[in-house]
Amino acid sequence: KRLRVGVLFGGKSGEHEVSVMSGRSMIQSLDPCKYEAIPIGISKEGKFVLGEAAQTALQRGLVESLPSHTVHPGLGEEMGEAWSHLSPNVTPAHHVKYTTENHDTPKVDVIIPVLHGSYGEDGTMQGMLEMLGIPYVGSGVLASALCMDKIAMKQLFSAHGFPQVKYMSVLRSEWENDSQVVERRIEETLGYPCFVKPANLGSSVGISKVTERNRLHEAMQLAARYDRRLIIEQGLQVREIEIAVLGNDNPQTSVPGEVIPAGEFYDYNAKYISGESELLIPAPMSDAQRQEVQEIAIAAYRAADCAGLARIDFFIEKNTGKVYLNEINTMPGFTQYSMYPKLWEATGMGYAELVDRLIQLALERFEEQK
Ligand code: ADP
Ligand code: MG
Ligand code: MG
Ligand code: K
Repeated sequence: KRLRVGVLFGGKSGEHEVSVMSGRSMIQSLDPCKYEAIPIGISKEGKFVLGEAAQTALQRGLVESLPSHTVHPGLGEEMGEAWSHLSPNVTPAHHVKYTTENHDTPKVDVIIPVLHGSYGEDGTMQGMLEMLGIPYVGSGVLASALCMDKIAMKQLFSAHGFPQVKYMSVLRSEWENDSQVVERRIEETLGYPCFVKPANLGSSVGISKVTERNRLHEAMQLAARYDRRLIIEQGLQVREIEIAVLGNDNPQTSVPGEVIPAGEFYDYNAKYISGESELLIPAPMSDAQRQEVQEIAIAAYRAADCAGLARIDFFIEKNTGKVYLNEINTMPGFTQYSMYPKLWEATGMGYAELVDRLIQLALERFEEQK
């Protein structure tokens, strides 16, 4: 019997389009002899889109809510209906309608939530899947939420003594109440250049590099548009090293890779638009640096209680060669061209085998939790 694999893509975050591309690559890689792929789109409004409409969304690169739908963000009636198609544990609200129309709709055996950012990578979707009792690929609620929040993540890293850049955190309300005091604090603690970021995001959305005082205000305003918690970091001259981790209790690392961003830093444009950023795999680095990165990656993965997969990103300071841990991404980009699958390819595991392995790990984790 073929395993029914639901692939969740799109979603309510600024990384919607990237997620659709990752979803498409994943679905294409699933061996039809072993798996039945069930595409499940989520529109930017948070609506679930199944069947034909999901196929169309994959082709168009965007999940759109059908005009006939009303929008119910959160656990609305329509979302409950969508899940009733997918999980044996959910009874549809309008079961009369469903017994006739969708009686033999297949349920899913496992879900791959290829969602990035808020309401996908941050533990909310993972919590819903836990409640529905559906095995899913990747980290659980705790690790997902921890690694999405840059402040909580860095506090965890310091508790473990991992090397990281100097940072401070500010609430939006503090900033709004007395921006001058906050600016002074930033200058005294960190100075320039510094990076201003919303705490809970990814894909560099809302992040600015600030090199002088009269740019700080707009950077803070921008970050404050995205989150009520902000993080400001000392800006270093760095090389950017990324490494892929795979596994549950016994995680393995890939070879490290390097990103050479097009532009001043690896911003949204350099990541997805310009097409001019380069990936160097493997990253040219000393044996000692490679070993340090691999050891910290495994230790950080364990510290956050990650599962399935994560891409762990480092900085190497250009002048000193010193290694800093930057962040853990629990659901990294997963197109054929993305760093995560490319790193495994260079380590000897192709894309389809990697997806196979992730599904196995999801099922193993689910069994262990029972
Ligand atoms: P995201 O989760 O959005 O990827 P990051 O914290 O990784 O956020 O920051 C995005 C990019 O900004 C990094 O890849 C790097 O190019 C640059 N950057 C972030 N923080 C620093 C820093 N402290 N020093 C130098 N560059 C940084
Ligand atoms: Mg990130
Ligand atoms: Mg990053
Ligand atoms: K992250």
